[in-house]
Amino acid sequence: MSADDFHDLDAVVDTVRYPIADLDCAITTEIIESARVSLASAGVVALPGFLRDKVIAEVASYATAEKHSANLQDATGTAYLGAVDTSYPEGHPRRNAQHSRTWVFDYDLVPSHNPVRRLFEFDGLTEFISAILGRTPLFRMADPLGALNLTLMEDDHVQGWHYDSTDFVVSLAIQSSDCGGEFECARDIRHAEEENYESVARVLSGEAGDLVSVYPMTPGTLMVFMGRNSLHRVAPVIGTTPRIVALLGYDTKPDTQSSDGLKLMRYGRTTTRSVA
Ligand SMILES: O=C(O)CCC(=O)C(=O)O
Ligand SMILES: [Fe+2]
Repeated sequence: MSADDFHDLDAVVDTVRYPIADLDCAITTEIIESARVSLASAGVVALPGFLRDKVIAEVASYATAEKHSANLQDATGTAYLGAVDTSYPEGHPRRNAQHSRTWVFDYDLVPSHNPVRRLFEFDGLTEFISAILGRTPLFRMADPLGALNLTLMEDDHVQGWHYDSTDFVVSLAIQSSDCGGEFECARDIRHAEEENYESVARVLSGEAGDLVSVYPMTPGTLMVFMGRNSLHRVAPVIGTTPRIVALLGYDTKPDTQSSDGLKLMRYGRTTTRSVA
């Protein structure tokens, strides 16, 4: 979708505060500059008030009403997105099982007129994210299930500690829970050559408050976080108001798909409903 097609961008994004369709204007240049500083210093960028209130309400009411058409992901696995490996000693992160339980709407389940989907398919947003990350070109994931997700987390739902299989993820906060549901992140705890298992074990056992930053979620915020090497989780949700988030997937390579195993675990299927 090009800028010309997105005739009502102002109704979806607060374009006075975030004029994302004009990358060269002074306000956007300044936003991109400070986002880069924040990414470099904290590994996370948060842009509060990005979405219009009406959009937040529309997406929240859709997710709440259609919850039962989503997949209830209820899975246990390690932070490395695999099964427990008993060849490692007791207490090792590769033996530590993390539980995730959440309703997941895959891309196929988000209607084409949904404002979050229209925003994801708007090339101007991809270009804005690309400018923040300093990565060009940038592509939306090609995964027909995983490129865009809406998640809804109820009382006692959780996303266990894990690393993502992509370098970064963009989230749009739609609704916060009464309590819990914070995004917790141990930034850059591992590197390509160093898994740093000792610190990871401390985070997994809850003994590494010094390494973990906690980000409460505020509806309307766009967040970019570097999840491949930053161990992160969503803390257990408490209370009757569900936590709702949209997750937008990108890659620096075209045609990126997640594995069939990951699709099965998260969506309960590997193909879209129209094909299945
Ligand atoms: O819901 C969030 O804020 C992030 C979830 C997450 O880490 C993921 O889906 O990989
Ligand atoms: Fe993640």
